[in-house]
Amino acid sequence: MHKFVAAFSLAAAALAAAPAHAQFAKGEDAIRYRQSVFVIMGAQMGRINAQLKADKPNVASIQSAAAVLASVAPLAGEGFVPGSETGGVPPTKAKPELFLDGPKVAALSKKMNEEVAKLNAAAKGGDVKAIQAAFGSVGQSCKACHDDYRAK
Ligand code: ASC
Repeated sequence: MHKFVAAFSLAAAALAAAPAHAQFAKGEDAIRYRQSVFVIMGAQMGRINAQLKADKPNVASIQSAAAVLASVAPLAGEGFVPGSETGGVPPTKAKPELFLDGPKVAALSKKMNEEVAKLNAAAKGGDVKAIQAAFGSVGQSCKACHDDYRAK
């Protein structure tokens, strides 16, 4: 029993000490990961946008898209790890500065996730005007990062 506890504690300590990017064997794996997250996010934004432009927005569809967005958005940042500055298929559009401006990028990421959470809450509330406003704020938070850190 003591042996088991000791082994478990060691394993837990090793896990805690492992760097965040240990989940990626190669830089290009991290690039594919974050690109995948952005593809999903873009598709959900597109779904919501289509409904907001419709004569009678389908609120259930918006709710579904907002929930997916809220569940995947927190994953995007995980892919920006050391060793993933260049490469990828398609090639990463992340500018080199993204990997140097830690606190600024973290603030943009935090803001985006906050706006996505607000959009999800607004979607659950079902008020289309409120959803529209929150959707605009999410778009702004996407754009803020793209403006500074995504190559054309
Ligand atoms: C989207 C999407 C983006 C952002 C950006 C906001 O729906 O796919 O990349 O919003 O266009 O300006």
